[in-house]
Amino acid sequence: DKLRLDPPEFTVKNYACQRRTPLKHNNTHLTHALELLAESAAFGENEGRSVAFTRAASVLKTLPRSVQRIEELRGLPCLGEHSLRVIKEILEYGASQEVESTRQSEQYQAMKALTGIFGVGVKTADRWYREGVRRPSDLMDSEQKLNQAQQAGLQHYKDLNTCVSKAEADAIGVIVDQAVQAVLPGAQITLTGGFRRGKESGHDVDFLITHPEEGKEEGLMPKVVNWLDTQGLLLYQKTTRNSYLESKDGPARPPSNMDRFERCFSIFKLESQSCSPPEREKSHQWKAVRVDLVVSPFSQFAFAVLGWTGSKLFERDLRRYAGQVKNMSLNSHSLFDSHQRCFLRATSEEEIFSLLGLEYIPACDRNA
Ligand code: DGT
Ligand code: MG
Repeated sequence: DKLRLDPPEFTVKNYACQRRTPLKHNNTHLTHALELLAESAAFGENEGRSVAFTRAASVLKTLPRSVQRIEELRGLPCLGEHSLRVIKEILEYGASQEVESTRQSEQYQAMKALTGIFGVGVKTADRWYREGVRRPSDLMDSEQKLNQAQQAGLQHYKDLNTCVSKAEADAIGVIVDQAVQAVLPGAQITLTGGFRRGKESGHDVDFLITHPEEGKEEGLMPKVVNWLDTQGLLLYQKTTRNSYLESKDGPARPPSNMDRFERCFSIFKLESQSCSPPEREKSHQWKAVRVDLVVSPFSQFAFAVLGWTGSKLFERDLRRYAGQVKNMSLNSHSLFDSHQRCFLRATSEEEIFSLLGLEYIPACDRNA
């Protein structure tokens, strides 16, 4: 009972966008376990459960030191009964039975391997699993119909499941900039996603493209893609017009210029960077790398950068905070104030945080 009277060891704000989450933290043994349970829940299409475990892990990432005893977590938000039980078990016994049995399970391993194929989501992987598919190689000589993305995903499976390094991301940045300048001088590219948050490796490379003169960016994506393709730099690409109008979390009435947002999911053929000649001979001389390109009108650029920098949980909480606390609606295009019934303009991320009444969190501290 004396314990209960002590002040809490740590204080952590409720929403991920209200706190700093650096890349490196002190509780990886706990967060990896909780994130595995989150992943497994996602494989079971239980999003609520998956987000709950992700949130619990995220809270532990913000703590200034490693947790030793479960009592230290008293008063922290987002730590449900289940997460606490798992954490307690790991603190006491070094591992959690539930986590270890999940990790070893045939279903988890198969779902992990199958969703690791570019173009394969949880629904498809689950259907294949129920039909007896366990590994990507099972698909090679099966009757399963694969779309073009999945065929490319299977073909480049090994490369696409090898982390992209920052050096590789930068090399791709040089190429994308070349392409963009060739078709529209003065256009600007920005590295977003995990690399903008300071990650040293990632599963893909994300770029945002814009031009300071509003309207110049129109029709840019097909030209960029065509330039890259002509140079033989693309192994796969699919350009989609902005799906914003159909998206479920957009505001009621987006401005009419929204449908200009375009996105290209691609696989780059990246010539090997630093391999010495003997090393090159052992394997092929290029690597398949997933690259996402997004074109944004200049007026929406700040929202687009904020929306594409992540992390996914940080984005989710930004939108949730905007809605629940400020009665506003935020997405990668705009901020709508439901009370004033108007869109709020912003030309920088700092301004958007300020409009939301939030302390500015730099990209390197958005690793929630
Ligand atoms: P990674 O690539 O696994 O190392 O980690 P991230 O954080 O780069 O994750 P990624 O590439 O899946 O996505 C980058 C960010 O872009 C993510 O935090 C949220 C945002 N994002 C991803 N897909 C979409 C989308 O379809 N629409 C919007 N608005 N944002 C997206
Ligand atoms: Mg990424």
